[in-house]
Amino acid sequence: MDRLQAEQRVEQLNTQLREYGHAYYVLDKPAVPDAVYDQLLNELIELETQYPDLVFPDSPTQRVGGQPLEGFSKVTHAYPMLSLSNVFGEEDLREFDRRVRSGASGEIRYVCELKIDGLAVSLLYEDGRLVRGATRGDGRIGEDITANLRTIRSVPLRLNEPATIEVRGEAYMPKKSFHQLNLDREARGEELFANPRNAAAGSLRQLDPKIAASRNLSVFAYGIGGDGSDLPVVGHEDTLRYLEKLGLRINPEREVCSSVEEVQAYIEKWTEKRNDLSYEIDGIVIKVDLYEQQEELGFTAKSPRWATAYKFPAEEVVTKLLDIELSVGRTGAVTPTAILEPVRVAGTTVQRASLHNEDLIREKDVRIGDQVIIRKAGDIIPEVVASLIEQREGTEEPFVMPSECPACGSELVRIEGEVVLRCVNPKCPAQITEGLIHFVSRNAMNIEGLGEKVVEQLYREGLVSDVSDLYELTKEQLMGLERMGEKSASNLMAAIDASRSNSMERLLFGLGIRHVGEKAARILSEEFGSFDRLMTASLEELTAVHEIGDKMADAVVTYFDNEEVRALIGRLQERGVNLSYTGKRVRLAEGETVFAGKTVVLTGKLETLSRGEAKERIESLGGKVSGSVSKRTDLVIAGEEAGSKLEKAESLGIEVWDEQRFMEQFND
Ligand code: 3B8
Repeated sequence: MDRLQAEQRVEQLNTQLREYGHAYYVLDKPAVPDAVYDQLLNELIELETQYPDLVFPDSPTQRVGGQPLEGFSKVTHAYPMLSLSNVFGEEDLREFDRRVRSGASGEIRYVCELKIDGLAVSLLYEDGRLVRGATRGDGRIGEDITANLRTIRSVPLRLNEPATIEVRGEAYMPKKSFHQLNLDREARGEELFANPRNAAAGSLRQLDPKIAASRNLSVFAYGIGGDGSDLPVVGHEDTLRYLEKLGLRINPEREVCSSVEEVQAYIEKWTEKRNDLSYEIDGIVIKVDLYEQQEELGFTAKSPRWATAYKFPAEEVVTKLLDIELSVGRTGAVTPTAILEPVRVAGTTVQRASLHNEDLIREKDVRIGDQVIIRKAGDIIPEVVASLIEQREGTEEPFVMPSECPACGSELVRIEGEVVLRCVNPKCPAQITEGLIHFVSRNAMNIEGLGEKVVEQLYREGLVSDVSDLYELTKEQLMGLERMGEKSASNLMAAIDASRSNSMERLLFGLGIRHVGEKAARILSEEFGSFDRLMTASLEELTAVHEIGDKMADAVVTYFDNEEVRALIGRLQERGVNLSYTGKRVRLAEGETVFAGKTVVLTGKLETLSRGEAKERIESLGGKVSGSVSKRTDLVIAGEEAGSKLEKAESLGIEVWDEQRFMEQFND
């Protein structure tokens, strides 16, 4: 084949593969068997290897290209990416409808569509080519995630027409892929994603596009940036058809409605059917169809007035309470868990639910054998709401809290002023395993690859009976465990070794001393600098430390005033675990950090960190985190869907940062 022939063939293959890819990934209707696609793709790869100048940026071979990025650059959205206002019930919905009808002229037609529970993205096409993909960010400024979005097969790299258009859509992970991903992560001892949305967001935040490429993400396009005046369209429904024609993936379940009743019927239909979908939805989006009317209605500061999101309520189902199981936590607290006849609710099968504590069981008169109402909202832990007392048959049995620990048989104690019962046997196997799990967890010693299952096995097999034993494990011992290959064992050995050099506060927190949380562990470590000093500190010295109260000081003294504890610390030291503080000091006095001495309020949803983690970081840099906005607030960090606190901050003229600006403070 000469060069000219190659060029023609490459072009032909590109066109063919694009069509087949579109049929497969966008329309969900494969046009040819996979083997045919693969064969053509291989042919293209070969030709491209032979003639590297024939590799076009929108070739199907170019979805996973390039090196990992150093960081994401910022993009300013030409049109702000707003979020939707919410309605929660029929009354709210009617109110929305009234406002729409009084604000816009003419007949109103709504387009109802599913609210995909993912991550909003912007796809910018110039002359039909994908030139940039971005996150919503704070709505004004997002992050450039082009490299990651290019790996998503349903995102066309080239449109069917040379259009210049900004497409808005939702990137998500299908339920099945999410479950598979979590299974894989569990097997590798990695942290699980709480829900598909977090998994999708986590995947698109990776600097290495190969990770996103491996995650089976997809995108539904739901709109455009701008008012459509430069496009051959008059409304939303029109736009969706146009986007479809351009080759974008559009959700097929939308319906046009002209009354609240019709909207309500659509909502009811999907409230019923949402679990049959292969992806998660968290509500229904209702949009005024015609752009002319949208324009009349306009926007508030945060959202369009021509659209709203109906949010699904927490789902409730009835199932049978088979048993009440007791689990013993790290501190010996014995908590009841409901064991249920498996039931599907909010997209997952639930077999266990929280019962909180003994008092609550009695208050709600929950009996074993009862039909009970279970509630679950999104990623929240399911809970037992109530028993259906009228459905009792007489065989149901009231739950009696045992007087002995279910794990070790020693007598349970109710400490004055507490609702929970505790096992106070320091040798209780359940407490020890839970303690080990805590020790290796992310915020403590952070030993990756040591999941709960592995820890339980290590304890059961007698390889580890206290935390210091972790540091004497051999690779051979690890390889003897279930589901542990040579590679995982090596990785785990390396992770254990790396944890030896952790700064003292991780170890201190990991030991699980009563009342000593992460923050106290850090303060104590900063103050005393080493275990040597801390272990010999007196009550007076401890309480003299700012923020260390009597209860905590007492707990620390009591803990170290124990032969066995001292021996344990001695063993840790012998086995090479660092016992001194190596972290950064809070530089309050020098005023070197942005948060020093400032009162900061966190509001809205943060994508990168949990609230707790964000708080930690602010505090570690000398700031104070407060729950409410007042004149004394110095700074507000507003995540997505920030509400009244943000409004109040704005009205008081307080400085507001978005998540990105906040995260930038930690890139040192
Ligand atoms: C305007 C229209 C935000 C959205 C919108 O499936 C706006 O339309 C938006 F300011 O966030 N998650 C959808 C979805 C989300 C939005 C939308 N339509 N189908 C979604």
